[in-house]
Amino acid sequence: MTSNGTYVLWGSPHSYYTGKIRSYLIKKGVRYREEFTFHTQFQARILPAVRHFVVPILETPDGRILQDTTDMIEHIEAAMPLPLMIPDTPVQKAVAWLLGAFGSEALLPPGMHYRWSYRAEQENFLCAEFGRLLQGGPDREARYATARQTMQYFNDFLPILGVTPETIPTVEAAYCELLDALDEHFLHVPYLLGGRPSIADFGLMAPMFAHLARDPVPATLMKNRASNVFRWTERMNLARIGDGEFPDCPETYPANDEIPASLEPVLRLVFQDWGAQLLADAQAYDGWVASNPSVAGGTLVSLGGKRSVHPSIGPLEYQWRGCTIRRSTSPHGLWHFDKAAAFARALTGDAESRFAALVRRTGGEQVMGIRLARPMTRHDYVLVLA
Ligand SMILES: N[C@@H](CCC(=O)N[C@@H](CS)C(=O)NCC(=O)O)C(=O)O
Repeated sequence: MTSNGTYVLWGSPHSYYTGKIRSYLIKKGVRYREEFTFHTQFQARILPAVRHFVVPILETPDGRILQDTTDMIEHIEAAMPLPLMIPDTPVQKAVAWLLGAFGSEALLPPGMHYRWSYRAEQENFLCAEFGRLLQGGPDREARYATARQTMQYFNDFLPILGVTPETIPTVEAAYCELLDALDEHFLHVPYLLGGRPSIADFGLMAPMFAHLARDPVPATLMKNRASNVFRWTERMNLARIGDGEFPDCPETYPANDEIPASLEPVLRLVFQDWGAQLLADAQAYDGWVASNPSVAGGTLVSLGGKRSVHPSIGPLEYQWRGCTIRRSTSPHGLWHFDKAAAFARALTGDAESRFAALVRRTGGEQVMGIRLARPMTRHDYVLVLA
């Protein structure tokens, strides 16, 4: 399937995480072609290797099959550090990882909410998009029929993510505040960390592209309320790093390991809105670890040992913005946060002080104090105890 150094991205235009890895491949200058899952090769070779349905999957030219977009990015970065997509100065690197984790994991509730709570207003679009991935050929009705079966599965994610009639006003209000903060930021610089895209931007493209910038209802909201965020989603899918809108902005991260001032309001929302869930998830995970003390490394972090894209270890309840959130635990989000936080914990000297001051100014001290009872890792396409 792969030849001439070309990667194969098994993904789709309407897929959350495909939006993240596609923009990375484009900005990195990696040659790839995108294939959809109805292709016979997906059933014949890819699914048997990964053993649960998921997109995106990346096939490397030397025949490796990678799943999880962060694993894909780390694999390519290790082989090809340039052009730089992860800052190499300490505070910028820690912030980039943190925002990349937040983007990848924390905005599933608004992403799924704006797709499924407004299903009636965008049903044809969703049928067409799910059909595009799942069913080849020109038979529109066959595409829609196949699409509807899978759409119900994803529609049912809303309560798992804590999105209910009681919480929807808060989910929408928090998302709009984030849009406003990002919209202001993208008036100043083209990317989260200044003049160059980074894993922070790729992570944020997960929710912000396929769902929130592309589905008709949230796309209209984003375009009308935060046009600079919409423009950033376009920019993120262009190979060029610079942008005519910012002729004087060098194609680099800011000098002296600085963080753009306009990013601080965004970070404040990250700590406030993801923090409540992370603290509750960490407590639930530590309890789970404590009640399974002799479990071997390599054990699935998942109820009943089930292979799952978004595993859970039970229900979760916590307070957020005056709302009681009842949802499933998200150990994968915790894994991602902890992976990012490890860069912050490794800081020393002046970088440690500068990062600590930033965290203090943006209200993140309690969240950055999270220490998991036992580390997790990814192995064989799933999340396991280290
Ligand atoms: N952590 C994974 C998440 C992948 C993911 O959630 N993919 C979605 C589509 S964008 C999926 O296939 N979900 C299937 C499921 O949840 O069962 C990554 O970063 O690649």
